[in-house]
Amino acid sequence: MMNAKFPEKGTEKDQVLSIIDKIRRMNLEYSYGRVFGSMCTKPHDIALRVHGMFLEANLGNPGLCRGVLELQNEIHGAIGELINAPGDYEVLTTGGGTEGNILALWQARKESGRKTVLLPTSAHFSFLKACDLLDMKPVYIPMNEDYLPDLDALEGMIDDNTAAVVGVAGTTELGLVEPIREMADICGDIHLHVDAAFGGLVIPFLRELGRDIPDFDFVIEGVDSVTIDPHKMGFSTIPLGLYYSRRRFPVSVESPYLSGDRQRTLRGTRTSASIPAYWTTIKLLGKEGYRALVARCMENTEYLVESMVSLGMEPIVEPVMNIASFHHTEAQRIVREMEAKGWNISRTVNPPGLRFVIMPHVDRANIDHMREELAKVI
Ligand code: 0PR
Repeated sequence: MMNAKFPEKGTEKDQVLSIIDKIRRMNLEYSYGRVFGSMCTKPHDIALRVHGMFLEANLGNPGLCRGVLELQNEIHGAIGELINAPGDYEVLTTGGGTEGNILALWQARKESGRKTVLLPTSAHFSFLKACDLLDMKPVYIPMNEDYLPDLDALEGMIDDNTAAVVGVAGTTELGLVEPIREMADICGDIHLHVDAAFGGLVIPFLRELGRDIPDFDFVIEGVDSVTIDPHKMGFSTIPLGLYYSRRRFPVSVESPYLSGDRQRTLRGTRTSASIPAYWTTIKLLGKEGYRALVARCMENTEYLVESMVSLGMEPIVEPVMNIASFHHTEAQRIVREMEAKGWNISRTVNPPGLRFVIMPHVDRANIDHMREELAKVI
């Protein structure tokens, strides 16, 4: 509240906690089964417990939490293996996809001295923040009829000012995997950054489940950097993102007051409890557990598609991952009306439609219930 004042005196504990309790009840929690518009989910119960045990952890001052640093290294290695990171890669822990994408453009600008960024129309809005912050110029690559970047257009757009090209593996709106290998061929020496914030922890498991999805990671030589977020489909507590780069990140500063000598991360002091929490999740589930989670999300996504088609809606594309979007010209109104009834669904802009992210907290009963409510407003 804007008119709130710093209290002069302390308030009795029970009174404060009862306010906090009311505030918490205002949340739309994942476990209610009404959240269809989020890329995050309810983490594993044990991970939540572990998170609570490390609230003091701050990797901005790593000497105070050496064990967390060790777990961070193990996570870096484990995810590096999943995305075929080369032997001497660089990896920085971030607060999520936005920070990873900022680091990518920062690296590209610093290394090339250039300022233009070629973005697919699908690119997440975090790139616009990054461009503004770094004084870079975003230029959009047109989309073809499959909602993928037009490769001929890209070829014609690269010039002496191009600092970086971005490709997305798991687009925010449609969950598509862009043709990263073909983009890499066109880019040559220009920095190709892959935003796999969402898809990076879905695609490897989908492929293990036998789905045919094109390469998107460091297995392609022309991929320079990758953003990948455990706090989306990694089932991690928030915040946890990772930025992988083929080369050492070019900016580091001395940090003489702290236990580490230098800092290369954007953030200084940072909550780091999600690191032991995510490590715990990886240990508990293994690849096998993640495959099962991804398989269930895909089955539920297919169930949702059938259910929406029976309402007369047309999928914009056949879902590649657990994101399903449907053509609709009144999406904004529907999202608002569903929100008023206590449901969170989302929408797409390119093209206009309704968007559903079928995360592990969504089951078939939730889909049936949501369909019933949606049918009243479409
Ligand atoms: N890259 C891609 C491909 C993304 O989809 C997102 C987030 C980001 C980067 C940025 O990640 P961070 O938000 O971790 O910085 N996409 C989600 C979206 O815009 C973010 C989100 C998550 C929104 C949870 C709402 C929500 O409840 O849909």
